[in-house]
Amino acid sequence: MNIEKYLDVQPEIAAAIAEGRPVVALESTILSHGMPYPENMEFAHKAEQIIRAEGAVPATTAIIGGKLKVGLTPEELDLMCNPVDIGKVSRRDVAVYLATGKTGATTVATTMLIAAMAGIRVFATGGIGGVHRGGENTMDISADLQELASTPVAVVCAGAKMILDLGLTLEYLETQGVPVLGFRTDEFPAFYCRTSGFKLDYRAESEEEIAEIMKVKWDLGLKGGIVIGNPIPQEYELDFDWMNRVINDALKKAEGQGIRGKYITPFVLSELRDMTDGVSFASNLELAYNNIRVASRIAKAYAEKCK
Ligand code: PSU
Ligand code: MN
Repeated sequence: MNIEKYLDVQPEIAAAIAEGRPVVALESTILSHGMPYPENMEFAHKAEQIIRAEGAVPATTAIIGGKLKVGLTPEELDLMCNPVDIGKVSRRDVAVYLATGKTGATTVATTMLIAAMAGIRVFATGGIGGVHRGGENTMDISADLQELASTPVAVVCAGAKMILDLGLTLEYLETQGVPVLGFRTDEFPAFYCRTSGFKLDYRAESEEEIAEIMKVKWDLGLKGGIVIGNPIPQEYELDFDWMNRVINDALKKAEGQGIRGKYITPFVLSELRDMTDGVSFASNLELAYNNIRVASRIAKAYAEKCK
């Protein structure tokens, strides 16, 4: 393996990793394809601020100039927010993007992959990808789930995006041996909503408890990641039935326009934002900030354990 040739870790992050200090990885697809410009810029900067305020170091990932970037300069962060000619890069696309020098935004799957290469164990996002509704026929299953099966990173999320089939997503994770922990909840969160009706087997009350589970899993050499379902704060929660209706309409529109595969998620998120007059977007921001805060605390607890 010749990873160093392709991996570009910012010095501040490299030092933190080497010294065992807490680092939190962030993805760039949520910026380039999940949010409009310029709101995504404000989000990107605030996300990094939250992590620093919690005493951890932010590490936003992207593929730029033939390198896997761990940590972006302000200019690179702005580049990712202005998504002209920026691809949505999953595991299958990584080698092509590196070899051809194309600029790519990293999904949950690719961010996990790059974080693990750099030695980062904690990553915060909005919601992971999963099995799409109707996935039993279309076989549209996010590569995020397969990455969770093999790459050792703990992903803090507000569950899977509500536009998915949450039941099938949980079944898939079970088959792949991925632990799903509810952070102070008994249910898998449904992105915009605190509850989904899908009960989880494990509930953790503290960041320390989660860090202990991470340590045991990886001490044992069990491959793969961990999903931490962190519900959206109550004050930003949206009505489940209302959102479900709006999502169904957005999915129908996507189908009508022949939108498929990796274009579905960005299309539907943007439709939802319009259909709810920005309400869904405001919730999306808040659940992501909440995940970033909790991820920072988990990273701190994990760093403490590994001393
Ligand atoms: N969470 C969000 N917004 C997003 C995503 C997650 O709040 O845009 C992105 C992540 O990058 C995730 C991707 O990996 O959506 C899933 O896409 P797909 O369903 O095509 O696998
Ligand atoms: Mn997909």
